[in-house]
This record gives sequence, C-alpha cells and structure tokens, in this order.
Amino acid sequence: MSYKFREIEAKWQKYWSENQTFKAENTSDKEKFYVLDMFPYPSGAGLHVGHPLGYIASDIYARYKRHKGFNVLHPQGYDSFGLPAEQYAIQTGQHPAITTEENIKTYRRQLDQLGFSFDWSREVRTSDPEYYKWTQWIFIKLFNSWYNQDANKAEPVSDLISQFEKEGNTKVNAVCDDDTPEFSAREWKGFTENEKQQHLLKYRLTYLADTEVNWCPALGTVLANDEIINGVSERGGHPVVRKKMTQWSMRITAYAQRLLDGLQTIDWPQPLIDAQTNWIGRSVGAEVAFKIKETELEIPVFTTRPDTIFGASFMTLAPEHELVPIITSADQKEEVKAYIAATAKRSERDRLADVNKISGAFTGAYAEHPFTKVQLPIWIGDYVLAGYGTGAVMSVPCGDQRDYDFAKHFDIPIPNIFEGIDISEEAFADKEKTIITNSDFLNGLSYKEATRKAIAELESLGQGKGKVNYRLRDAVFSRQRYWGEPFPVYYKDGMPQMINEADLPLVLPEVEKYLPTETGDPPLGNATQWAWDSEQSAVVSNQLIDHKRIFPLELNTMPGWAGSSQYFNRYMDPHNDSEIFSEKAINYWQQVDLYIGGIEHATGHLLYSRFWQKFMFDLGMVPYDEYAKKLINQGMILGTSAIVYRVKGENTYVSKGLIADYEVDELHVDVGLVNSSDELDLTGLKNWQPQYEEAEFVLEKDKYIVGREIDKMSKSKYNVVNPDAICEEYGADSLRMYEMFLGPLEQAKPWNTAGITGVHSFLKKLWRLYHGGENGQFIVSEEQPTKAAYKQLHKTIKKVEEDIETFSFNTSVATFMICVNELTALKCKARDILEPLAIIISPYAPHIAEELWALLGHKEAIATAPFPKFEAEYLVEDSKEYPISFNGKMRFTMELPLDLSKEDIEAAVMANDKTQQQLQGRTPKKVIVVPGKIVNIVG
Ligand code: ANZ
Repeated sequence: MSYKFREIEAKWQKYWSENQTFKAENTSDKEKFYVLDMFPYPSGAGLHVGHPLGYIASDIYARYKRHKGFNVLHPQGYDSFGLPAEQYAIQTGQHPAITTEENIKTYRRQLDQLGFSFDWSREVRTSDPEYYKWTQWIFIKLFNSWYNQDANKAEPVSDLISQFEKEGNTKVNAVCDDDTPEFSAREWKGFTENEKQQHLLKYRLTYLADTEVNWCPALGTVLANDEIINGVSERGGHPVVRKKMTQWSMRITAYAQRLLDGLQTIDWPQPLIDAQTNWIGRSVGAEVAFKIKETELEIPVFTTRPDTIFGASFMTLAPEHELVPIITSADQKEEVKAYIAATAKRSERDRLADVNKISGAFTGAYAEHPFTKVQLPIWIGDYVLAGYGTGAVMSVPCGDQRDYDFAKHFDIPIPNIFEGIDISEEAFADKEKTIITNSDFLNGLSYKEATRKAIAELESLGQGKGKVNYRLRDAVFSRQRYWGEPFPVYYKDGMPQMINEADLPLVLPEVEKYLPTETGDPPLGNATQWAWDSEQSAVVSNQLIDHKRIFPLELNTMPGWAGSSQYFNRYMDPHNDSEIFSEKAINYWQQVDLYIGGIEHATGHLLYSRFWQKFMFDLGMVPYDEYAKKLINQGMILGTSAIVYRVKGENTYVSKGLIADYEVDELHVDVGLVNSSDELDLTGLKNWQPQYEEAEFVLEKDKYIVGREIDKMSKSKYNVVNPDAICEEYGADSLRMYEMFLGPLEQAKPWNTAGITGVHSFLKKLWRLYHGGENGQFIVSEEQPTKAAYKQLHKTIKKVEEDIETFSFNTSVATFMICVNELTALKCKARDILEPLAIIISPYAPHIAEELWALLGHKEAIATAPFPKFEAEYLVEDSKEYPISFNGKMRFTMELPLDLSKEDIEAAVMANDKTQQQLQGRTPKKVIVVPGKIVNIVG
C-alpha cells in the first residue's frame, strides 16, 4: 500500500476535530504548559508559506509536551480589527465584518490543513463584541486608576480623590501631567465637578489630552511617524502637518522603569530586549532651570552631562516650546513665526534624520547661566524635540556635536573649556580620572565627580536636581477609524464619562460610509444611532441628544494593539461572560510558558502587552507581571524571486546569460512560472500578463533563464508560495518537516520549493518501513529487535529530545532521516522499535504518525502517548569493528565482541578466510592484538 497522504491527512484532521483531541481542560492532575502563537490578522491574501513557520515550531513543541505528560494549552484566534478590511470597505462598501468573516474562513481552512493541534474551542476574535467587551473593560479600569510612585503601582482613582479631600495633592507622589498644579483640600472641595474631572484626567492611566500628532487632512487621519516619508503620507503622498488634537493616551511612561526591570526576569531574545531597552531609553542626568532675563520665567532643560555646564554658551528650544511665543522679542517675531511654520511640516523622524539640514531662529531673548550669570542667547531649532526631556537644551558646542554644528552655522561663539580632553560618552563611561578644566569649582574632578558636584551645587541654588529621563512617550490610543473597538465613553459637559461595566460591550454602530465625515469627524461620526441614554443604559439615536440624559458617544476607536494586549489571558477562560477570566483559570494557567512570534512587534504589541499585564498585576488579577516566560522570534522565510531582463526601451527580454551585451531593466515575474533549473515557461508568461503577449525573447540554448534574488516574500515581488498548492502536491506532513528542515528557527532563510521532494521521499520511506509483505501491506513483527535497531532508536530518541528542548527543529529532521535509513537497512519490523519511532516523529509529522499508530493497533490517538524513554545502555558499544592490518596495511575489518580475550581475538582473526587469503599459506611472524583497537599481522 502506498503512502496516500491526502487521504491520511484528511482522515486525521477530521478525527482530531470530532474528538476534540486537543481541547485543554482548566483542571488537571497533570502539570500545565501554555504554548502561545501570535494570532494572525486575517488578510484577504491568505497564508503564504512564511506565515506558518512559527506555528509549526510551536505546534511541535506543544505536541511534544503532551507526549511528555503535560496538560497543554495551545490556543489560536484572530486579530481581526484592522486597516485593510476598512480600506476595502471604503473602496467597495462591503462591511468589514463580512470581509473579515470570509478571510477568517480561508485562514481556518489553511490552518486546519496543516494539522495544528490548536484547541479551537478557545478561539477568540478581537472584533467580536463578546471579546472586545473585555478590552473595553480594561480601558475603564485604566481610566479609574492612577500611578502611585510611593507604592510603585497603579491604585484606584477613588483613593486619590479621598486623599485630595483630606490634604489636597501636595503630598501625592504620582505620575501625572507636567502641568499639574498644586491644590489644597479646601481648593479641591471648591472646584466644580467639571474642574475636578479636569484635574483627575492629569492622573488617570488613560487620559484625554491635546497631543501633537501627524495629521493628514487628505486621508482624514492621524499617521504614525513611520507612515510618513519626506513630509508626505507614505500612502498617496499627501501633505502631513503637525497638529494638536484631543486624543486618548495611555500613561505607559508610568511603567517605564518596571518595563525595563522586567526584561531581566524573562527569557526573551537579546535583540528584542535591546530593542525595548533602547525604545524605553533611560537616561540619567539632571534637570536644570535657566532664568530668563528680565522675567520671572525659567526654562528647565534636561541634560545627561551636568559636568559640562560651564561650556553652555547658548540655549535651544524646540520650535513648539510653549515659552517661544512669550519670550520672542518684537523684532524677531516674524522670523520665528516663519521658522515655526516651516518646521511644522517636518515629521519628528525627518527632523532627527536630517542632521545636515541645520535650521533655526534667534528669539531675541536671553537666559542667565546659573553659575557664571553670563547671558546666553536663546535660539529655537528643530533638532531639539518638543516631546523629549523638557523640549529645551543647554547648548554646549564644545561638547555636543549637534550644538557645535548649530553654533557654527549661526556663528555663535564657541568657548572651548575642554581643550585637549576627550569628553566623549565612551571616555565618560570608562575613565574615572579625567580632569575638567576652566570650570571654576569643577576643576580637577573626574567626570563622574564633576557630575555629582554640579548637581549638588545646582540643588543648593534651587536651580536643578538629578533626574532620570525616559525616551518612552505616552502612547496615543485614539484612531480616526471605523474598524476598531469603540471607546466605552460618552461626553457630558465636554468631560468624558465611562459607561457602566455592566453595560458592556458597547457595540460598534452601523454606518453608511466608512470615511471621515464632511466636518472632519472620524467615521463613527456617520452613525445616526450613536448617543448614550444614561438612564436606560442604551445606545439611541443622535437626534435625542439633550446633554442632560442623552449624550454623544466617543467617535474615535481603539488602535490595533488594544485587542492583542489581553488575548493571552482571555484564552484561559474565553467564554466567561461575567469575568475577563475566572480566578480558577488564571491560577491554573498562570502565564504563557512559550510564546513564538515575529520580532517586528518588538516595540509595539510586545511592549504594550507587557504594560497591560503589569497593570493587571497591580489590580491583583494576574499572578505574574510578565505574561510570557519565554519568547522566541522565528526568522523570516524569504522568497526566491525570479527576474527577467527587458532591453531598455524595447519589448525584448534577454536570457540571463546574455545580459552583458544589453542595457536592461530588471522585472519580477511569478515564481510559479519557473522550474527548478531556472527556466521560464514562456507560454505561461504570455498568458500571465498582457505586456508579455507580444514580447520577443532572446534565448540561450533555446531556453529563457531567469535571474534569482532573495527578497521578502510579498505579492508585489510575485515570489509568494502558497501552502495550499504544496499541501495538495506533497501533503502537510512534508510541508511541516520541510519548513523545519530549512534551517535554524530563529534565522531568516530562503524558500525553495524544489527542496521539499527530499523530505517527501523521506516520509515515503518511513511509510515503507512499516510496510512490506507481498502486496506491500502493513507489517510489523513481535520479534525481539536487534541490538543495532535498539541503538538506532535510542540514539534518535536522545537527539530528538535534546533538539526539541533547545528548539533546534532542523537537526531533528536530519536525525529522522538517518534513523529511517538505518532501520530500513537492518530490515527492522519489530514493534518495539517501530512503535516508539512513530511517537517521536509525531510532533513533526502528526498525520502519518497517527495512521501508523492506528495500524499498530491502537484505539486512542497518538497525541498523548508517552514519549519513549531514552535508555543509555543501548548506546553502549558491545562489539568493535577491528581494522585487520598486514604489515601495517589495513586490508579488511572484522566485527568482534568487545569482551573477547587477546587469544580469542587472535584465534578468530586467524580463522577468517580473508586472513588466509592475505597470508597465502605463510605463517605470520607475529600477531599484534590491541583489544578494542586493532589487529596487525606481521610477516
Ligand atoms: C548638555 C550636553 C553636553 C548634552 C554634552 C550632551 C552632551 P539622551 O542620552 O538621549 O537622553 N537633549 C535633551 N533634551 C533634548 C531634546 N528635547 N531634543 C534634542 N536633544 C535633547 O540625551 C540627552 C542629551 O540630549 C542632553 O544632554 C541634551 O544635551 C540633549 F557634552 O545637555 B545634553
């Protein structure tokens, strides 16, 4: 019987689904193990072969852990809110829910066909109201919390209010807005309700604030920094301006230090830890206040180098700095205004990137140096960012390159206090004993001592203090989109109010159009039923809004990262409709043991989700403030693109070997049109795209050979390989094994479909190992296996177990191949070998393993069969292949037991026909026997 993989795979997928083989219970005597994948965004294009790489790896691990006796949670779901479905809706009018549902169907079919051991009974979809109810619920919890720096955790706003009532806010040590004013208990009590709410917003962990955003009027939305190229939108090339908009923000900065500290406690890849560390960007330094001449005003600056303060010769403020309009002198007003208008067009990223484009303007104002009392001119320049530190710097042109360039450009005098001294960051970090000169009381000190001294002196003047600064910014949480979670928020007298938790979910309303409204409101502004009846607790018609009982609802929606910040916990108890998850469920599953996903989420999802987990920990809802103990970033599978060469200005295409004689343009063509020898199917090409129909081709040896290039797999490069076709031709087990065989999990590696045949032949060989007989039927014997067969099996058990534990899945595949070759050569049909072999191979190739397991006579699925135990004794050698030499020349080998005496070895060698042939009747002078090593016959 041949290996009918299509039948076998369909049969077992059906079996697993009908028997709920992989359903995990929330109670078990077994130890738990939680294996998580980053859930997919179900895009219209479906999966390509690169997508399942991480899923295959995590599935192997999950299956392995089941064999090892664990109760494994391995869930899957969909990150199903998002932009592509919305854009498709804008173009076609098709409701995003419908497209999303269709795409999910495709994804589910594709995932099922790969034989993953997911517990689908726990599926979540972020766009499902039953799921986003809990995303909204966390939002409300964040709104009702503030960060107490003394307790170093989030606490209820109700506690903060009691404190305000008792003693005002002067003793409160909170992470709050910079412009939070001080007030006494009496003042607090005197505030109107609206004023109280305004003050509280400055403390809440999610708050409404006027934030500088990149606004693209043509697209009607805010854009992230990386969606803007050279000042215009990446999509469409529309102008982008910086604009203040009222937006929801998340006070993630409150958690900056804990987000850093937590990285030390988890087993995550170093590049990912580095990316988050840099993103959080902790800087230790000082905040120094510079007085502005002839005013009561001060400019606070943040500096990492207070030791250089005597080199400060001017100041630079970000153009957006709030003091700019106040301090600018009358005669500089025009210039300053023009400059501000010009820089508003540049994104923060451009401002940082264009170090050579020095620009700025003088404000006409002066600040006073805290020590020398010298007057320092105050400039504005866009190399100073409004959102970092205090948005102002003391400029030290002899110490800082950007300050130096700026001073040079505008001819600002550069006093050099560091003549001949290396003051680079490296020197600062390494050298304890370098001397600071020309700097009054800092003379003769090392950098570090000078830093300490400068801060102490500033403190005694009341003009500075030590300060730790983080590059991390609060995260803007509002999106002007339709297809996202609605905020559970309505507005009363302009202040946000939460709807009751009991009234969740607040379901996304229907709209006629998915575009922003004519008045510039987000798409939810098109909804006619989008008002909150605070008495009935219901969504009602906008026409009923009276601002007394019926209020307008929030029009923004939440960003993509909202839903993915809590799914790992929700999987533990996904159908609970009274709690986000039960105590029992979280106490049992605790946290994710292994999380596999892409590094591209390093400073997005993987940072935000850690923040939400820490918040949940502060609420006492979860036992760990890190949700994923170990994380692995799988490497990308790259596409092998196919290139044709078009003669410039002509419709002629030249084969690769001939291009030296032409001037050519390179074009990507569909990789499906190219065979494994890089030959292009010209008929196929002509049918593929009309521009090739009439084209001429210059061939070499009657063939058109394409160029090959390794690129990211993408539709635009026509190098996408669809797993459906591979499954159809070779089966899922071949695909799974081949993806692992491509190389180490964490490395990027190119896909090459031709290579899959090797793995496919291996599986056929595996199948044949269990078959034979006259008609090739299944055959297995009860005989005692040979020592050699045992040895092969146990070598394989050992290696595969070590490989899986260290996530080296690629080397296991090679080990299986060797094992099956050896057992085939040994003609091994023994049950005691073939049964354990089926189990160790089943995490990789589960369908064939299940089929063999059933043929072996088992009624239960292989999924929970115990992993075979490695026994070292089988690896102990008990015989030796002796090289038999004649006068020092090796002629043949002989397998002899290791426990033979010297005499017995000699006797056995002499009795061998081959020895007699070599001697041709002579009697050897001497026979040298070294037991366990060699035999040499002399004479
Ligand atoms: C004086 C000085 C002298 C500085 C010197 C550096 C070297 P990190 O490490 O990134 O925190 N700075 C402060 N706020 C800024 C802003 N909003 N935009 C641009 N630059 C800003 O860097 C902190 C240093 O970057 C600060 O220390 C300040 O320049 C500058 F020899 O102050 B320094």
